[in-house]
Amino acid sequence: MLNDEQYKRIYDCVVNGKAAEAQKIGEDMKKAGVDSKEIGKVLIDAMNLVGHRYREREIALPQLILATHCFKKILVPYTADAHGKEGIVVLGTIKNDIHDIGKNLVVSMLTVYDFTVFDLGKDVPLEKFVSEAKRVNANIIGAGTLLTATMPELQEISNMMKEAGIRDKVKFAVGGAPLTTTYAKHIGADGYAADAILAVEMAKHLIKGEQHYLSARQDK
Ligand code: B1M
Repeated sequence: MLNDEQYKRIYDCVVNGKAAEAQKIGEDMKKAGVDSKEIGKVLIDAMNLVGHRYREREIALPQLILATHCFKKILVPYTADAHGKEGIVVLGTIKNDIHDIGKNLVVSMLTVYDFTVFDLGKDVPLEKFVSEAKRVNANIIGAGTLLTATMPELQEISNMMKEAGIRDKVKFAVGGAPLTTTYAKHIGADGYAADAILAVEMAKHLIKGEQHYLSARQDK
C-alpha cells in the first residue's frame, strides 16, 4: 500500500510537471516495494486533475504534455522488468483523430503489466489495425477515439476483422473519453475501459477469452 507521503510525491510530480524527479520517484517506489498498480491509480488521479485544469484553461497544452511525460517516466523502472508475456496488443487512435495522450498512457500501463504493445500511433487508417494484428499475431486490437464524430468508425474495425477472418481469435477493445460500456456493447466490442488502469484489467480478461467492460474504478 502507498502511504500518504508516497501518494503526494507521485501526485505532485505529475500535476506540477516535475520531469527531472520523475524517474527517481519511480525507482524509490520500486525499491520500497510499491506495486505498479498502486502507482497507476495515483497517476490516473493526477492526470484527471491535469486534464480538468487544461479544459478550464488554467494550464496550456505543453503543461498537459509534460504531465504525461512525468507519468511515463515514473513507470520506467517498472517497465524495465516487463517481458511482454501476457499477450500481444495492437493499439492506436483511429483515423481523423489526433488525440493520443490517453492512448499513450494506456500503452505505458499495458507495457508495465507485461503486455507486448504495438503502438500504431494516432490518425490510424482502420485497415491498419487489422493488417498489423495479422502481422504480429495479436490477441487484442485496441482502438480509441476522443471525438464523437469518429466514434461510429470503431464498428468498422470489427467488421473488417470479420472480413479478414480474425474476429473469432482476436478480441476487440475500445476506449476514449466519449465512449461508454453501453456504446462498446452496441458496436460489438469485446471490451471497454474508462482509464489506463482499467485497460490493464480489461486486457487480462480479454486474454482469457472473456468479454469485459469497465466504466469506473471500484476504489474511486
Ligand atoms: Co481536443 N477535443 N480537439 N485536443 N481535446 C476534446 C476531446 C474535446 C472533448 C474538447 C471539448 O470540446 N470540450 C473535443 C471533442 C468534442 C467531441 O467530439 N464531442 C475536442 C476537439 C473538438 C478537438 C479538435 C477538433 C479541436 C479543433 O481543432 N477545432 C481537435 C481535433 C483534431 C483531430 O483530431 N482531427 C482537437 C485537438 C486537440 C489538441 C491537439 C489541442 C490536444 C490533443 C493533444 C494530444 O493528444 N497529443 C487536445 C486535447 C488535449 C483535448 C482535451 C482537452 C483533453 C484530452 C486528453 O488528453 N485528456 C479533450 C477534452 C476532454 O477530454 N474532455 C479534448 C487526458 C487523457 C489522459 O484522457 O484521452 O480520456 P483520455 O484517456 C483516458 C481514457 O479515455 C482511457 O485511458 C486514458 C488514460 O486514463 N483511454 C483508453 C483512452 N484511450 C483508450 C484506449 C483503450 C482503453 C482506454 O483501449 C482501446
